[in-house]
Amino acid sequence: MNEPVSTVIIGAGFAGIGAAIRLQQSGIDDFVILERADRAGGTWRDNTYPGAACDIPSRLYSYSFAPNPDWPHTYSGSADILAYIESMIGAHDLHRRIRFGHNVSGLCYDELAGAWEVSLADRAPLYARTVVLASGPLSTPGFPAIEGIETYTGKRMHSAEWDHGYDFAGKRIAVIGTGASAVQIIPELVRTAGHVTVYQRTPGWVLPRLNRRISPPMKHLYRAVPGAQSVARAGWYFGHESIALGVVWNTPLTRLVEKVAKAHLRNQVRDPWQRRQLTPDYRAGCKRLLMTNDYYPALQRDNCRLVTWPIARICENGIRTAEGVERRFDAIVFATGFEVSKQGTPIPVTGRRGRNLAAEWSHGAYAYKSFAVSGYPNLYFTFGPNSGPGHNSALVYMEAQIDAIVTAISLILDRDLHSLDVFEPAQRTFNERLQRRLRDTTWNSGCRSWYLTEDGFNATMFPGFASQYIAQMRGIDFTRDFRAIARGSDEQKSRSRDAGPSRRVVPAPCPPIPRSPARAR
Ligand code: N01
Repeated sequence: MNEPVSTVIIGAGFAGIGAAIRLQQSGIDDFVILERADRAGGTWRDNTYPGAACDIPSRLYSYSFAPNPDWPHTYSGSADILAYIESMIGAHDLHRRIRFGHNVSGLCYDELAGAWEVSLADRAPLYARTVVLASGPLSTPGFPAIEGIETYTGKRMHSAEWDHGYDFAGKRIAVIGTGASAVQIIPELVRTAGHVTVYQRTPGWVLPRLNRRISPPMKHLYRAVPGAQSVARAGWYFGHESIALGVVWNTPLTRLVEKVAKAHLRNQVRDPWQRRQLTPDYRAGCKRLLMTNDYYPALQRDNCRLVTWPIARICENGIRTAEGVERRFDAIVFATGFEVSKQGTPIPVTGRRGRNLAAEWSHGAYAYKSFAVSGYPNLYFTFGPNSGPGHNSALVYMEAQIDAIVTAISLILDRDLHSLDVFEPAQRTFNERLQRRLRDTTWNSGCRSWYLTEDGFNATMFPGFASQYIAQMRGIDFTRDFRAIARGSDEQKSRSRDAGPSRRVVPAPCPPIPRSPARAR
């Protein structure tokens, strides 16, 4: 085995870069970042569709340890967010740490060494004492299981794989999906395409959004007085926290959110029948809220049509709906979301004694406080199970995860631990309580969303305020809830004896890793 590095970070998106910065700031320098693509940025590198932007204000959709005085707008577009990620890489000299074109195809724990074997597609494996799996839940485009999809002969485009070379001018375009990506794409498409047909399966709750250009004097203020950015961020943070009361739980405030959305719909859509088609029949917050002023006006343009009949099949030249109407299109845009691992794992992960994480998660993923799983020592997750926000910035949650991960890695390295593994009872107690709390949330109130498995298990969202999530991550008791085994200790020696002549305490050596570059990062 090659000498293991202290840490391998998988993925050079927001989470991987944030973890790298915090590791470096805590004095840990011996790490590499493995990135399957040839550029950093994760979801913001991939989602370049026209109109791609973040519907959380940039002051909050950024790291508190890397404030940016130069955000051009309240809500920034994908190019500005990607530039922010790249500026962090430059400022912290992380280029030398990133290995592009390194597609991780599997992880296997070596009990004897207390290290992870990191398999790479078409390359020799790496070894690491600790691993941060920062590949992100929204990294693999998801195409719907619609009959005939493979028979379509026109142009097929997924929102996360935009073909900027395709000329939409004068073309007949279909958009499947009306989620967060679609409502940003459609207003841009109707400007250029000849005609746009939007296939809606479920309408979303749409709230207005006030986006403003940040003036040069404001930018100057943010640059000159760093505290001004913290104050602005705190304002946005607590504003979003208050929304949780109406979005996470079904309360009288949920009715208020729905009233605001219905007023927005009434103000923007003239036709009562179309208003009815666009009115959701589930509680606000159950699916992700949509924030836009441009979507409803786009749907009412002469060159746009909303179709609410279910899609029966995709044909050679277009789409046929359940009432038998077939429409022909030059291109179909799939704004149908991502393959999210709520069950199984994005890559095969083999833990202690040959444990298989995908099998253990086959009915839904779970972890201890979203960042570690018992039986898989020294391995940490960003955006792990039940770490998603419904009302606040994902980066607030990510920052709390990263701090917990850096604490765990520092413990392992500073105390020269062989392994740090969460106790299973601590994990079980945590999850029983978490799932009880999830029962009362809007996400489990009866709608289809990417937050839930087919069986309705919620492995995605955190049932509470961001402040509670931060407290949860800050309150991790590594002494009580984790088994720490020192290198050279009697316990490690007895585990190594168990290993016998083979290097690993597994029934068989690490299994061959199936090659699935599309899903692996
Ligand atoms: O994907 P989605 P997305 N037939 O899964 C429809 C983040 N994001 O890419 O609602 C017909 O939300 C599906 O219909 P239904 C954000 O976290 C953030 O838009 O399931 N339709 C739905 O309308 C978001 O949650 C920003 O009935 C089918 C759509 O496809 C996540 O990314 C911006 C179908 C999928 O919506 C994913 O958003 C954009 C079928 N067979 C995205 N299958 C920010 O601003 C699926 N659909 C931060």
